[in-house]
Amino acid sequence: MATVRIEERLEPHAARLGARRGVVEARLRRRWPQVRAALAEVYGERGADTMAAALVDWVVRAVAERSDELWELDLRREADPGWFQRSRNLGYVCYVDRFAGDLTGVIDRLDYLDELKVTYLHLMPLLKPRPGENDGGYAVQSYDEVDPRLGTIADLERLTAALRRRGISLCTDLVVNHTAKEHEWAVRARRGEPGYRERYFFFPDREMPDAYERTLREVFPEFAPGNFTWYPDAASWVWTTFNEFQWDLNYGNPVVFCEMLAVMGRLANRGVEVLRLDAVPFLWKRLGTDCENQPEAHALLRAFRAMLAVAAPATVFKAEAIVPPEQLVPYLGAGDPVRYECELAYHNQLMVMLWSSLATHDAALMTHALARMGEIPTHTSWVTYLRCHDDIGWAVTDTDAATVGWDGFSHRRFLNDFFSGRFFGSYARGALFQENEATGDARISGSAASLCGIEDAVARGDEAALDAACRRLELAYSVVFAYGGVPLLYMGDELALRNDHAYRDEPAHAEDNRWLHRPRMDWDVAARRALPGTLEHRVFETFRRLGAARADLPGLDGAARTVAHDLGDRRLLCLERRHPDLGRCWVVANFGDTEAVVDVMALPGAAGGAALAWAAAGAGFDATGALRLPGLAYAWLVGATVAAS
Ligand code: OTU
Repeated sequence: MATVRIEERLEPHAARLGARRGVVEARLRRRWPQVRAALAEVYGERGADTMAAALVDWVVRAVAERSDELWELDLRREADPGWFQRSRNLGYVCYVDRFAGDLTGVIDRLDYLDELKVTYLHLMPLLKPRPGENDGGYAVQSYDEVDPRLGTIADLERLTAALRRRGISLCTDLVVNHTAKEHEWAVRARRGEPGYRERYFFFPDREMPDAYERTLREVFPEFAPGNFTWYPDAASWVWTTFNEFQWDLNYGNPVVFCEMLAVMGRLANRGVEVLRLDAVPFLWKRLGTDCENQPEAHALLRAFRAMLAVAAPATVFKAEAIVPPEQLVPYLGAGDPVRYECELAYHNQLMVMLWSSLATHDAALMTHALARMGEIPTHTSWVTYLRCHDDIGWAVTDTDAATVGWDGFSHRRFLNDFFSGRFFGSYARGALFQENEATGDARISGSAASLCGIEDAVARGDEAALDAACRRLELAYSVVFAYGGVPLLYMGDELALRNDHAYRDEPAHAEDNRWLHRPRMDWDVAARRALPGTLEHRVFETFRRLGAARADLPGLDGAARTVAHDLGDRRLLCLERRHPDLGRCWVVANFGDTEAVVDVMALPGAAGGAALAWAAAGAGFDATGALRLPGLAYAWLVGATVAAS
């Protein structure tokens, strides 16, 4: 078929686009080949061409509705596409209601975020969820309404405007894989309305569900076993990967793609700058596979990405794909050839390895696992984190474990025992999540402070243990802040908030112990951050200083390569950061509980010398020029040549 000169399709819309037309034309000319190739992979050549007219109409509408302020932001970001990679960026993650009551309350709390120099605010799901149990908001009933408990669309727009004035980008969740069963499409599908059933997966009997189940895993084996649910009124099995009330969308239907794209455009035009795309590995189903990370799931993301780059290029995509490293890096477009997919993705592997290293006083497994991870394109970055609202799943492969002399299964079991506090002498106070009796697998819930030993030390009134626990928290976060990308501070960690057991009293939460680490902000406790001598003051200051030190070190930019080196001491993690223009930095972290001495000149790339940029208390160079790292201490170093500039 002859190639459609896509930009010519804008002709009839010239008046609507006005002065924006030339730029939109240029973007379309650049992005359409990406869109078309991606859509052709999913819907075939003819399918892709059939969608072209509707997609151009969408671009026109989205651009025409975009405010001048956001249009201007688009142009600035196109001029500086690495804006989110700067070392001054710092993310903060919280639930609107638990942090500040509602969206207007968040506006009132922005000074608090400024104290930490936050530039990126991830507000947990805020669109209208189904009533009752809603998986923390991941069961969306309407993508065009805000959860009425939190406010309105107008409040959301007021908030994004207030954030923009302070240079803070808003990130929100977009649940692309499923809707609530109460979403209008699902309700109509259930009634059997034509045009709606095809948006989900309905099966009249067990034949196909059984065939799929043979190779599927279970995400929530305890509270949502199986991947299909029977609805007698519809006489059908419906695909429900997560909970029964979350119905998987069928992206084999181009209508679903176009509708979700429209949702993205509307959120972007309301001022959302980062879309956290939930559960993206599950977007495409293929019989005989685990129905995760299928090539079509990637193609869909590329098509979404390129379309939004035409209508709202200020937006960034963040992939939520909690999958093994080999399957993860392609979400950032890594591969041959490099592609344009999501700009950000959660670095689940780093998170898991930090906990593993803390528990074992040994960074060998982390060094090995990070070193063998594929490189990511320089226009992309990780979001690095120590805790989030979810449980910790022990993504440690048997092969990686064996390389450092451990047995994978025993190590994963040890981590569960250790962090649930069952292991003798453990300082951690977490809880097991979704124990799978058949496989022996389990995951861990609990706040960073409780998993680091702060809860235990406070309860026992043990000052020395509390000091060690605080050092653990700082050590882990020092790697999160230096690794590269956008570091996320999970609400409460900056004040060492401990596990919250109150969830057991709320019927919609009682069965899900992930609520242990989703506490309500206690502003009285937060006020103690100003009182020297308190735990809150100590921890809050640690984070303020760590953030300031990071902002002062441009070489930590997300575009700098991150390379993990083995220094021959299993206690040590050494990361080298290499940027073509901003020079070299290193982070050396001692997970052991005894002092380590490092010959800095022997650090890879440090022959020209390295200076201390930031370090834990007690760490630094001695008179002989050796770097001394007490147990649980770290140092950030900067290459001498750049330090001078
Ligand atoms: C996400 O997590 C959310 O973070 C969870 O809070 C939701 O319950 C879930 O989606 C459903 O919307 O399995 O254990 O590879 O692992 O999407 C967490 C991605 C999860 C999945 C991930 C999912």
